[in-house]
Amino acid sequence: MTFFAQTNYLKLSVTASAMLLALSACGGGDDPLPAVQPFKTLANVQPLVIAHRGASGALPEETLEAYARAIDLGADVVEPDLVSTKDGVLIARHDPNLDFSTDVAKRPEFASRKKTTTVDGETQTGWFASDFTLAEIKTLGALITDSERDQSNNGKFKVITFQELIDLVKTRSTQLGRTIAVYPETKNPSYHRALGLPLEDKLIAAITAAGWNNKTSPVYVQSFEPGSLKEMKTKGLQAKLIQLIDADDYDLKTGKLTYAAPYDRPYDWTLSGDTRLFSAMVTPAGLAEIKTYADGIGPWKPYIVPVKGALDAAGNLRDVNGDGKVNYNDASSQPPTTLIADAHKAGLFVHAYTFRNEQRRLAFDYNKDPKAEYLQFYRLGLDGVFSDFPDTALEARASYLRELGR
Ligand SMILES: [Ca+2]
Repeated sequence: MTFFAQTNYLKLSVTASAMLLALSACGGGDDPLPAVQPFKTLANVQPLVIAHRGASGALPEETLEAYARAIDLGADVVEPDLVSTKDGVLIARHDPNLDFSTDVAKRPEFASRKKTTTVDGETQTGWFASDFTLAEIKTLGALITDSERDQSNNGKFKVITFQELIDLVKTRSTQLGRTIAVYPETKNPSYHRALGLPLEDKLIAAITAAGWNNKTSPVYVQSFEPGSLKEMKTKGLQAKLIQLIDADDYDLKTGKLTYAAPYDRPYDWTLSGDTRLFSAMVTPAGLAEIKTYADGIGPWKPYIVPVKGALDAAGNLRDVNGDGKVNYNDASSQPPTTLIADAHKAGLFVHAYTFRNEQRRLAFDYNKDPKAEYLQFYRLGLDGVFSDFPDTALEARASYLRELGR
């Protein structure tokens, strides 16, 4: 019996324990209680369900409505991306370019602010948050960013500040009697620093003002740029820090990740001339380096379970699902890497992104069932999932808990 199972046995009352012993002594009843299995997570607790940009599968992302929905569905954590307005306010948006997730393009009063600029070396045309005050941004309507999802709420909800999200989380935690955590990301931190609108000091101030500047507070701070995390740590941020690990794409023929700018390496590495790729972060040496400044890693899913297509005799990718197209849904999941075990060995927890329900985003062998994907990752000992559909992640977690006899 494992230590963990013993602990659970000890929690049972003496009477119940005696009954269990009696049952097992006489061969058990018709429906014996299953043995409680240990979790494989770093902290021996159930994996976290992190609502990625709120319940973003259902509602326009990063709005109060999307976060409230995620909390109502039971998510443990809500995740915002942070960018800065012209007047230095942290707002919840995935991109500095407001054209990606708001109706700014339809507002004639802002037409003159359309411009072309670079974000992390990538040329973009649009309307940028750093050219708008918070008051101006508050006049915009948020859009769902995925054309396959429900468009009926487009334009109805506002862009919110990070402070508004903190307030929501605190209010709802009190109402529900459970602690809901927040998981802010410093988005394009070098870009913001170059604009004179650095994110880090403002984020530390907000977390401190919330009374959350300690390791056990319900706050996880994430970034793709190590420099941003290191700066916040140096400046006294004590909340949990997570190094995100990206790649550009996967080559379905080889099952390998591919690296191309701006998703080849953290942009602060590009600026400083560090030529390593994100892949350097998942080696034992890379993980040990991350452990010097962070508590966990947030890798893209295929770093844990690679996917690979099937090839025909001529070496071309096959249309496995027979829909006339060759894409991700024709690929199958491959044997897992050792990343979770390696990270745990280094003392780092692992939160992987991004889990989504749409069939085209699921490997073929999950059989159109997103819960099958979650279950595979939970069984591997993943510490948390970033999900656009927290309800599905929670259903799968409930199945997983039953498997463990919990
Ligand atoms: Ca196909």
